Amino acid sequence: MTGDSTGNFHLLHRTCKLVVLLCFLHISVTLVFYVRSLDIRFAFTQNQQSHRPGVSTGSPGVSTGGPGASTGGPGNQRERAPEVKKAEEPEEKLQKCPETSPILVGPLRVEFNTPVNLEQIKKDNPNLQAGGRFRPAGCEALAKVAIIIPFRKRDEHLKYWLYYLHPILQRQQLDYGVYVINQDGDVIFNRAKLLNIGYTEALKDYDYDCFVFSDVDLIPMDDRNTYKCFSQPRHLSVSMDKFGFRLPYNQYFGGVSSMSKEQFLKINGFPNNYWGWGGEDDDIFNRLASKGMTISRPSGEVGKCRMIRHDRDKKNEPNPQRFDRIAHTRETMYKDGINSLSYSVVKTERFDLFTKITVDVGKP
Ligand SMILES: [Mn+2]
Repeated sequence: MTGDSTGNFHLLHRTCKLVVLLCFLHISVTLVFYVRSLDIRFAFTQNQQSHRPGVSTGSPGVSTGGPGASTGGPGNQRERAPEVKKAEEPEEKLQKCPETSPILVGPLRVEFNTPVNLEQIKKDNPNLQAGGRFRPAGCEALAKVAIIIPFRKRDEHLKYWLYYLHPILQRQQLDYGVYVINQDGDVIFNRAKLLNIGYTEALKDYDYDCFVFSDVDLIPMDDRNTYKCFSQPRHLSVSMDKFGFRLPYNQYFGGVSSMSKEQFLKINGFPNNYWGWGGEDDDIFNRLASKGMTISRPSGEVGKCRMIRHDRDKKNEPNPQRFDRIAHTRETMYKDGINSLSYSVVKTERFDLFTKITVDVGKP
């Protein structure tokens, strides 16, 4: 009897000891984790205060609200907290931005019914530098991109372009500049020559390694369609609403395209003698093809874009010589291109949202 109860007591005693030990262990582990979480939180707040990448705070509320909406428009970014002192810290070398920007939002709503104004666009994009320049604050951009827009009397279209593209390009974490190449006078329009001029002038500004050539009236409907260069020349406007969101033909290279400096020089740039509408994009395709290059494209879904509806411009009538010219690209491309380009700059203007270079392109 007594032996039994003593045995029981011992068992109870040991169990209690074990329980107390377990409790102690549990409390210690909890404590350790608690202290560590405090540490991490502290480090995190410190980190946030020291580098605040301007772009990564961009709110992804893009697909709501058209140009008129004051909130949720593409340009909106979360209000910036007052700048915290960061001067004393040594500048550390920025890491390369990730291959795919983590702040993209995907499909966008694009419409042209509500008017937009430059002042508002400027307010919506506080991180732009004069002349429509930008580079991401938190990382080193993968590409230095000059965006070249051939232009004449399309100010309304340009406003929409700036309104939609600046927020997109910033989310794509590109180091970019916007160059509007304005053909002076009323002589017939020469798109390809303006593109050559844009290439040349942009390089005087900065060491760009990639060039995006964009019509002023084309807006991408998905920010995953990155305006950068690829291992092959890139056609970016692959499914335009104008063509029922389809490629009009396989060799089509019009609208928006991109080329690295190397690719551009390999084909001697673009032709200078296509006056009027049409053909120059096919000539460019022929140049690429003759150099054994192929066209890289985003998927039809990512490559969706809208064109602002408009009547045909005056002084940009279809070029009747275009078919004959296209047929001879392979013979003409070495003497007609960036190596034979001549023009004069009439005026260079650095606006907040873009650099406008007015040029005299001569006449046919
Ligand atoms: Mn158009």
